[in-house]
Amino acid sequence: MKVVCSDSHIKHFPNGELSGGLLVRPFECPERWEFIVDELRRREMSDFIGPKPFDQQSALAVHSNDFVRFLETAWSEWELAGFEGDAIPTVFPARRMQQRVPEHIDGKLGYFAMAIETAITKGTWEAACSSAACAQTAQKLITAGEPVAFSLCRPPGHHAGIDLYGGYCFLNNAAIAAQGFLDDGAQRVAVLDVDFHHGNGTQDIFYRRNDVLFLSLHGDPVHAFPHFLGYTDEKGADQGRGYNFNYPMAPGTPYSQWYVGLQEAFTQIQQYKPDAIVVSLGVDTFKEDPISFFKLESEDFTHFGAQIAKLGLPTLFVMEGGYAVAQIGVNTVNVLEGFQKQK
Ligand code: SP5
Ligand code: ZN
Repeated sequence: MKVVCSDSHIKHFPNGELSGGLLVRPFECPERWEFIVDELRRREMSDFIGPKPFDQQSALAVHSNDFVRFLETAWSEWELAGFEGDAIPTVFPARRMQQRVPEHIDGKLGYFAMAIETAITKGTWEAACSSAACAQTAQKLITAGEPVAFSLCRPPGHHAGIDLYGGYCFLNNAAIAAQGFLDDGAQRVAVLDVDFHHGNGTQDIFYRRNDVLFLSLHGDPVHAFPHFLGYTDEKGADQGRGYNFNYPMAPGTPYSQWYVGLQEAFTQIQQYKPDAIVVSLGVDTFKEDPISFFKLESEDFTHFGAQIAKLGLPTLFVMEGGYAVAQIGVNTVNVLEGFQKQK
């Protein structure tokens, strides 16, 4: 399987993540990428390709210009303000506070953030661009006739909305790829998000559109990050009404139960008849994930990959989350191998 990835991911690695009131080593760490690459090599699935240069113009079809400019300049503005640590917001436009973009970087960070565990560092923009470039390059491979590809994105993307970053995400790699398919001639694209967390950013981006069907299986936001989006009654708006599907699930959900949601999502996908599918692939549904509460076993990921293959669609896997670092390689490559063997 063609795997698009870039060493530049290493440029993003904040000193800390605020978790449970402590500044801990970020769960979203460079070893995640390394363990996946190692496992791909070990199983001889290592058809690695580097990304083509990031096409920023096409990313602007899913993100606002203000937001992309903010991401690009945030670190230099932070440094210019004389701050020494990683850039983390401290103040937010909460209810009834005027929604204008302030000039000071402290105000801008809060304006564009949806969560504060995600720090911006000197190399964050470069890493985010290379991550999105991987998704773009993989999409082009599929448009050119490749039946499947894996974009090993780091940092991940599915929490990044039209003009929001957070949840370890800056640019929405999966949304950028979905948009790429459309720009290159596809009529309809499905984005199936199986990361443990709701793909609030992808939902945000396509909520009013019917050319992208969005479906997300995730921990019930009543109990799980991102808490403020991902409920079943979010069905899309305007032209996009009926093209957004959320499947929130309870703490302790095993594969047998998760699979019921997957089947429902498949029914919608088959009805929609997309020209391609983008799978936002997080493996934080694993039973040993340190920040999540589903109970999937390593073998379940193989079975899941085979089910995706049965849809018979051009398939782009885009890496999202997964924080049981020692098993992230096995779980991720299980999905890809399950897909491959079913073909
Ligand atoms: C891409 C992705 O998977 N992003 C996830 C971002 C989650 N960020 C905050 C999660 C807070 C979880 N708190 C539980 C801590 C248990 N020790
Ligand atoms: Zn996640």
